[in-house]
Amino acid sequence: MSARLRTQVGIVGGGPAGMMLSHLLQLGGIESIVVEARSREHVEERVRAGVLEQGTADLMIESGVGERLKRQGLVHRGIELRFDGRGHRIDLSELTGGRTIMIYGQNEVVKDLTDARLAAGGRVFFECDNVKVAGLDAKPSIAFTATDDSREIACDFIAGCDGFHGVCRPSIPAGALTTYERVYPFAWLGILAAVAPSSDELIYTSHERGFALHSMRSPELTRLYIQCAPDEPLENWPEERIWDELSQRFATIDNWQLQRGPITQKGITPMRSFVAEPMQYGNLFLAGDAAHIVPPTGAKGLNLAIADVRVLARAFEEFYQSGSRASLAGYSGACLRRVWKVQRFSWWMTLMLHRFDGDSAFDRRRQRAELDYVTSSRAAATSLAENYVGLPMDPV
Ligand code: RFL
Ligand code: PHB
Repeated sequence: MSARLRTQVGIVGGGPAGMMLSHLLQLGGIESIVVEARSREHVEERVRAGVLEQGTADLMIESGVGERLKRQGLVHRGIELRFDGRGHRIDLSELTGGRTIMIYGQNEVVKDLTDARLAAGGRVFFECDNVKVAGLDAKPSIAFTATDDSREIACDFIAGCDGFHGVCRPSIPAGALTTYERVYPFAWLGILAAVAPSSDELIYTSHERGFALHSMRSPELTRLYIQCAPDEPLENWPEERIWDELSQRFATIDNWQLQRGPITQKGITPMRSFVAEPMQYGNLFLAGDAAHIVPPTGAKGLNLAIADVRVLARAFEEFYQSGSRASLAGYSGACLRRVWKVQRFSWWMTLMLHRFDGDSAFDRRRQRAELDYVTSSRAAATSLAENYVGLPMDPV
């Protein structure tokens, strides 16, 4: 016999999408239970995204989980694009009427949200095995085992916030979804190094050896990424090789120096663009990476996940206040407009900055012209800037 629980919205996945949804629902007086496969420590320590659009940071602050972010987040007003040994600053703030981005780790976002949920008495199950969703057409339920007990949650709706490899999307009957995918012929090797950042701002560099990115987490922690082969084992990248390769790719004509330090984490991430349409089936609603993946070049995945659940939380509020399903029915359509614009931007940034091995001499010249254009035309730079700081949350 399994223990039976009941809630209004059952949320599968306790990453940024799941925890933010649970938090927003609570503010709207709606009950939820979060079912997460991994341990709390794992989710809170997993180093991933680091750039919050202004709209994401504002939502954290407005919804009461922004105290630490206000103290520790680093506000950035520009980014650098570097190629041919020269840096070109894109003044995000000046080009977008004063908008900014915030550097604050995704794991810190999840930590703040989890703390807020638990402090408010929210129910979150960690380390859940054999998670299964059922009854999507009528009476949904989530079954799982946690601390060796099997449990079943009966709910009105399920939010599938369980990432790209989760169980929710594959539970939708074959034929109900259309998927769109592009896999890139390279990956990112990401490291975290215990050394002060070498620049105050992010640097995206395009080099004939491949792309590299300089980012940060704090005044003492540098986050760096390097384009590598998709199937390359991590053992091929001893510390010395990583630093040498990064130094070559970031080199400038005026001898810019990359500070080296102990590497505390490293991992390889494949790159893909993916969208599943529609983002809903019956009483199941997909949000975040469960529904779409963007290559990280535009720093958009986390922000898109937060934008989805903002729309979804409002739709649930409308349903519970008025009984109207109109906004729930329109959820996928409302999100996909933004999703596809963000897909376009992330794809464009990826194409502009990476080395594609099969490229012809023509392709390479065209890519170089794209960089030249975006760093010399105010119109082109403005287009990059408005996408990078984040498109409006509520487009007209
Ligand atoms: P997540 O974060 O993957 O969370 C899903 C959660 O679901 C759990 N789960 C399950 N739980 C229960 N049952 C199951 N069967 C389950 N299967 C999975 C997982 O353990 C997990 O806790 O998805 P979510 O919430 O949609 O959030 C999306 C973001 O995590 C993702 O888009 C970003 O990390 C992407 N991304 C970036 N996004 C940005 O906005 N800015 C960035 O700067 C940025 N940089 C990045 C990134 C992603 C990266 N990697 C590693 C993929 C840099 C990297 C390197
Ligand atoms: C990061 O800091 O992790 C980061 C920054 C910008 C990106 C991707 C990742 O485009």
